[in-house]
Amino acid sequence: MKLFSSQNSPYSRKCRIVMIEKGLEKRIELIQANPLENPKELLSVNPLGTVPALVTDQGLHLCDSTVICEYLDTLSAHNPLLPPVGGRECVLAFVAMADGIMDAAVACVMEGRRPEDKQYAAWVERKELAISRAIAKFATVPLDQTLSMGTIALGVALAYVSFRRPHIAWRGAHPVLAQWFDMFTKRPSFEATKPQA
Ligand SMILES: N[C@@H](CCC(=O)N[C@@H](CS)C(=O)NCC(=O)O)C(=O)O
Repeated sequence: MKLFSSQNSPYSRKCRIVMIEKGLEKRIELIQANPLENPKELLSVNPLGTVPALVTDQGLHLCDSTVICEYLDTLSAHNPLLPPVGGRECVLAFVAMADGIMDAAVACVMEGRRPEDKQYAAWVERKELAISRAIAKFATVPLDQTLSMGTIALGVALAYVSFRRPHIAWRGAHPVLAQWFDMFTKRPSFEATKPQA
C-alpha cells in the first residue's frame, strides 16, 4: 500500500498513528507529498489534491483520513479502533468533532498565509471560538486512556491546536483534559509522528 502524507498535516498524522497502532508499518510505503504543490502522483490518486490518500494493495484509491483509518482498522485484529456495534456512534462523534477542530485550525493557518491586507480577522476569530468551544465540550466527557479512532483524533487535534494556535490556552482552562492528553500522547505512535516546526 502507499500512503501519501505530509509531515505536519494532522489528518495524515491520524493515519500514520493508526498504521503504527495496527502494526501495519511494513505493509505501507509512506510518500511525502506537499498537496499545495499539486504533485501529479497525488492528484492521480486523489483528484481533490488533499493528503492523506491511500492506494490499497487491490489498487483502490481512498481519500479522507477517517475513511482511510476505518479501512486500516479492518486489516488487522490488533488494537481494534472502532466498535462493530454499540458505542460506534460515540467513537465516530468524537472523530467528527476532533476533525472539526483540525478543520478550523487548518482554516486559520491558511488564512494566515494570505497577504496581510487580504486576511479576514473576523473569520479567524470565528474559527478560534469554534475550537475553544469544541475543546470545552470534550472537557466535559469523562476520558480514560482507551485507544480508539476517537481518542486518536482528539489527541491529534489538541496537539495541532497547541502547535499552530498556541495562544489558545486550552491547557490552563481544562487541566483534567490536559492531564489526559499528556498521558495519552506518550504512546510511541504519537512520539514518532510529532509535527515539526
Ligand atoms: N477531511 C480531509 C481533510 C484533508 C485536508 O484538508 N488535508 C490538507 C492538509 S492538512 C490538504 O491536503 N490541503 C490541501 C488543499 O486543501 O488543497 C481528511 O480528513 O483527510
